Formats: sequence, C-alpha cells, structure tokens
Amino acid sequence: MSLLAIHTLGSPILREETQLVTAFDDDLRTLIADMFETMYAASGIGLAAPQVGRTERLTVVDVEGAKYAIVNPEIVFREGKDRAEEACLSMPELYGDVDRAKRVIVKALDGEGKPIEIHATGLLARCLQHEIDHLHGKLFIDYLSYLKRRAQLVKWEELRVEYPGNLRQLKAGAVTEPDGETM
Ligand code: GNR
Ligand code: NI
Repeated sequence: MSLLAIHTLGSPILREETQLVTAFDDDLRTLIADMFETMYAASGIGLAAPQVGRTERLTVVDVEGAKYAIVNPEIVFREGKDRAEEACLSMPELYGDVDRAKRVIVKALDGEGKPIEIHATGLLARCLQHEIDHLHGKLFIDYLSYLKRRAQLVKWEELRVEYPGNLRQLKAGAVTEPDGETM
C-alpha cells in the first residue's frame, strides 16, 4: 500500500467532474486501499478520488466504524435539514457551517462492482454529501456566505505556502485504524 499526496485548494483537479468507473479490477482495489491508508494517516472520515489527484468517481468513508468504498454513488433520497461545521483534508484549518440534508440514501457500487445502498443520518450523512460533492468538483466553502468564504480564502493565502504545488505530503509513521488495528 502507499500513502498518496493530497491535493489542496488551488489544484485544478478538485474542480473537475469525475468519470464513471467501469472496470472493477485490481487497479481499482489498490486505489481504494491506498485511499483508506491516506485517509487514516490524515485522520479524516472520508476521502474522494480527486483529493488524491484521480478522476475516478470513487470515495471512501469511515465514520464511527461505518466503513465503505463507494463507487459511482448517487443520492436517491434526501430529507430534512441540518447545519453543522465542516472541514476538508484539501483545505487544512479552514472551517465553515454548511446546511446539508439530515438523512440521505445513497446507491452505489462497492470495490467488486456489487450494488450497495447506504441509509445515513448524522455525521455519516454529512460526510457522504461532502464526498459526493467532491466527485462533482464542489467544495464546502462554495456554500459559505460571501463574507465567510472571503475570510476563509484570506486565511488560505497564508496557509497555502505550506503546500508547494498544491500538494499535501503526509508524514509516514505508525498508522492505526480507529478500531486500533495496526495497518
Ligand atoms: O475528515 C473530514 N471531516 C469532516 C467533518 C465534517 C464534515 C465533513 C468532513 S469530510 C473530511 C474529510 C474530507 O475532506 N473529505 O473529503
Ligand atoms: Ni473534503
């Protein structure tokens, strides 16, 4: 497995539309494993392919033990409204409150191409909406009011110097999954 570099705000791939995955092969499963490893190393609860410089319509999430590789997802049901603070591994130290649906049902395929359906509420529902946005070039800062977005972007101008080439290189080291299992 390999730790992947995370593309940060300013990298054009974060704004691109992803491509449907059609081949459920070992290359896809290697990418999924690498994305989980990278997400855990960065202490994230989700990671979308564009964040590691890829165009596949693919995301991984692990929210409180609900762990999924999600390919070609579609939100088929949404209900209610919930406002809470979000962060993003592609914009370290930026924060903002975002309105999301409270409950969603997501239809997708797993890494083997088998259909899955995820019924989510709370943080998992929020994370899924955040990740699926990434697959369509959308970032949480896009939802902020003009003034709040402005303030976060001003902050980013100072922070981004730490990410040459808009790449965030994670430090290798002892990485553990939330359940404590050593990877
Ligand atoms: O790790 C993450 N935490 C988070 C917190 C609130 C709302 C969304 C998220 S997703 C984020 C990881 C990430 O950037 N995924 O794209
Ligand atoms: Ni994100």
